[in-house]
Amino acid sequence: MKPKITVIGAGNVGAQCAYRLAQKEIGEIILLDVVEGLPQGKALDMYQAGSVDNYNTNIRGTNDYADIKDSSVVVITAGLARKPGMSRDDLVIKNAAIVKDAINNILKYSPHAILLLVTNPLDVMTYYALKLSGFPKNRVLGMAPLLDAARMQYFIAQTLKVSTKEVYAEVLGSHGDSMVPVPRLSTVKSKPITELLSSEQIEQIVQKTKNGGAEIVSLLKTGSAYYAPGSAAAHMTEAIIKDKQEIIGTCCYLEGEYGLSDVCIGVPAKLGKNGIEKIIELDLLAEEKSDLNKAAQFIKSLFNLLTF
Ligand code: TXD
Repeated sequence: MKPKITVIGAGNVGAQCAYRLAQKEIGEIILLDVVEGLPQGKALDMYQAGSVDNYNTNIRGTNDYADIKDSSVVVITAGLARKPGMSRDDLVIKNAAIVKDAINNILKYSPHAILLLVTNPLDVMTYYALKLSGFPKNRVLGMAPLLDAARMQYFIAQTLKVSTKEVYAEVLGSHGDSMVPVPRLSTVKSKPITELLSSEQIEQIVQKTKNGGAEIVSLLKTGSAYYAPGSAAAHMTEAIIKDKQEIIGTCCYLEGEYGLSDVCIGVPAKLGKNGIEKIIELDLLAEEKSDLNKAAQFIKSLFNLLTF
């Protein structure tokens, strides 16, 4: 029997994630949203696209949590994006309520699932989902560092005029202002970019990476990025479903790794059938460590807004 994969939230990111998953033919897909007709309509459209694109994936839209029963992976994309005038605290409180509702239903219908969080603020929501669910730490993870690294790869490739395929970018920390791009560990054909670019060029790449989401928001005006975010969530889901043991930048719960505890933050991790199979500890320089520590402190400063 094919595994069942649920995507909660049929908005921009959820739909792109479900569409990429459908193309990968790795399981049956349930797309769930509170808006009546929205997940059903999008699922039907995606199912029909299979005839053109040559994939055959059973994909169903629903408003009923009973349909997520026995999912192997649940991707949570439901939630608001920050709108002009909305404070960060406001976003935490509103999205926490949405995530709480999702977790209560997951506990009821899919208590053995692996949870992949996408909802912002990502690191805080991953922590909240972990604590609310009571799931082991390997089964609750967040998508963002993969997206942030993809953006950095793009900026490096543009600057050096090489294919993005030749570029590896290392991004740690929080998804947001306290992101920690690490140029020293970012390479083009194994050569660190610190040997290929000036410090001004590198600083520009770092700033553009940190600003990557905001740049797209300011262009779109109504909403935030979704092609790369949805694809990144689908890629991580595939690594889990196919037990790929692939090392991917992931928001993980730390218990001493990198000198940090009781926080979910972006670090490289090996993903496989158990979710997070292993957290990879990189040797960081003092300044990089200090930046990661600052990111952790910032994430923790938002925990007092969460209610359990
Ligand atoms: O890197 C990352 N982690 C991110 C995170 C990259 C991009 C977007 N990121 C965040 O994902 C963004 O800040 C939001 O918090 C979420 C979803 O973004 P998206 O762009 O998909 O937002 P939409 O298009 O508004 O879709 C949200 C959907 C919408 O259809 C709502 O009806 C639905 O969520 N929604 C719910 N579904 C189920 N259950 C509940 N309670 C619910 N509430 C809203």
